[in-house]
Amino acid sequence: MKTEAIMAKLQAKYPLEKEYLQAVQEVLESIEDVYNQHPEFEAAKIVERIVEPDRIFTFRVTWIDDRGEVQTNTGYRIQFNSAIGPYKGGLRFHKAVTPSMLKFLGFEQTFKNALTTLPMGGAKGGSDFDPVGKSDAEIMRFCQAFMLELWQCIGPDQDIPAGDVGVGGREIGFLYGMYKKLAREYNTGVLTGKGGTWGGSILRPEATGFGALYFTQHLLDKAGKTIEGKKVALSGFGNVAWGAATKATQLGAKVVAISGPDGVCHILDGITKEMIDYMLVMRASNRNKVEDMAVKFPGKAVFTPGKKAWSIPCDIALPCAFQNELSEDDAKELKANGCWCCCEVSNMGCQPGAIHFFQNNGILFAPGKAVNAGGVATSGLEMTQNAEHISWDAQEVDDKLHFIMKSIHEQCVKFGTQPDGHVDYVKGANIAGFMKVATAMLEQGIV
Ligand code: 2IT
Repeated sequence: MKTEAIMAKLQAKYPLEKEYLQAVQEVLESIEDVYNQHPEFEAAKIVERIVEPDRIFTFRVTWIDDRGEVQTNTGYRIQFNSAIGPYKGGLRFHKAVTPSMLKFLGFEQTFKNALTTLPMGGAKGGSDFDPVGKSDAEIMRFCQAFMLELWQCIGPDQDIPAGDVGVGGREIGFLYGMYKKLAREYNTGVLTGKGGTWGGSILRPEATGFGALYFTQHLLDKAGKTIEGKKVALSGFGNVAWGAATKATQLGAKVVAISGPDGVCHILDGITKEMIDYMLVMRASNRNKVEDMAVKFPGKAVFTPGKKAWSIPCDIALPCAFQNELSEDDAKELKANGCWCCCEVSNMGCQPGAIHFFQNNGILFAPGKAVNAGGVATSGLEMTQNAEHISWDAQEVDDKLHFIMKSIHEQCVKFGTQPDGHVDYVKGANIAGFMKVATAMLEQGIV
């Protein structure tokens, strides 16, 4: 297998799918050497098969806004790979959603889910619906209209969606309510991220951020460092940033920045419990403005419009917002300001130039599919609880999440340790995930 030849074919076939091509390129570069040591993979054309989704559903979603006007959006579900289990992955509601974005996310999800140790295939879905400025009633009507189409594609043993950007507990509630009416199926297992009284796992809302910090602890430990007292800059203020801010603070770090599309808040003395709670209010408001934090906490949070979190001096950078949010120039600015570690929490949060800059300049770096896998892993734990009709307490879920993040870190070390002894976490995560999915595909024949 030659990465260049496969990429040339994909580029010719999908010339406009930038994010998808970027995600595939990163994985193929990482696995090329290992792949070529396995002629049986080549014979079964595993790479050519693994880069293509199993199937893509595209549907029209029509709903009525608060002014009585008819609105039309496009909905998607991409079932990417089912080699190791039923399709599993989030739904993204964001105005910039395209098939390319969801294909990149579904592709990444396949390897991420393989790392979790749980039997889950990869999927992603969503819509170009823009939640910004929408009322709760509009969100509900959109979710209901979306589910009118989606329900036939999913099921507890088939495809289990969850949240992603723009889809949290509120949206999962509306989606779940409509699914039940349509499917007449009262099994709680069809969606994860549900409310605590109707099948949701305790700690699922926190799990992506908590897991990211547990992974960061293992990475720092391996490098002979600790997190106590370190300054952490994180981007975004949604569910993932909220969980990361909570756990970083609990572990004794000082969160000095959060950000939004409008700019950055420098949090002078480190984020407090009240500020972390306020992040939830900001998310629920659908305003999508981080400036609201500075308005609520004057003198403690200082807002600068148009700037990113990466302009605030820190030890550890945690991108928690959106793909490609951290550029090579941002990486250089971080280093110039003293940053020495970046754990990517968003999916593909760092541009390729930023990753190469980190790796070539001695900055510890780990990719999203390893760092953020605690979210989907806890979704997997929610599925187990649903299937058993029981619920575990916080200690049990947290212990399992700890175990999973430790295992993911070990897999990265196993497959990513280089001849000079340092760990290439990008290679480690990609090779570990790929080997598991590729082996399963091989054993299941040409399908
Ligand atoms: O990117 C992700 O892993 C998620 N949005 C969570 C997916 C899930 O099924 O919990």
